[in-house]
Amino acid sequence: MAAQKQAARVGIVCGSRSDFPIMEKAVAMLGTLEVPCELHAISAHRAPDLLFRFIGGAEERGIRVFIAGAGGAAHLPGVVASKTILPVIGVPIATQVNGGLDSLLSIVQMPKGIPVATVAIGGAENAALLAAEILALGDPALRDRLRAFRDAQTRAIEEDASNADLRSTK
Ligand code: RP5
Repeated sequence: MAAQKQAARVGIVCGSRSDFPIMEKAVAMLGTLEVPCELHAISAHRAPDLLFRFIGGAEERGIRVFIAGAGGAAHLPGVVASKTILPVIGVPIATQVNGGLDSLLSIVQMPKGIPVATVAIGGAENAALLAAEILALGDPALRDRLRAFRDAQTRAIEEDASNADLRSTK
């Protein structure tokens, strides 16, 4: 019997395919944590109707958190948040303007009433980790995988050759 594809729990959307190299880091991190996700390039200003269809059907498809990446005016995360009460995490994409400060300010400065949690410029991995932490509130197995990820991350630093002389110190 063919393995059944698991329903996506995180909906990842970005304004352009040119954002994929960054947003695919979120896909990879969620893969490591065994959290199914879907990735779409849907511009909020070039294809708003398609974006609204994507958001409108998301909850029914199993999506519980959105990650939205955008560069420049970067209105996409705010627009997504305006159409859902699922949590939205914004990823500012670097541009030619001061390395993406325009994207960061556009996303982080959401006016009150519609929140977007914002990570660092290009911070797609942290967006994925935050999405997983939100899902882990109701998923003990995912909580264990997150804890294991943290432990492995710490161990890799402790075992790094540059820290060899610190191993026997208290
Ligand atoms: C935004 O404009 C996208 O999120 C992207 O970061 C930026 C540039 O888009 P393209 O001109 O590469 O399509 O909408």
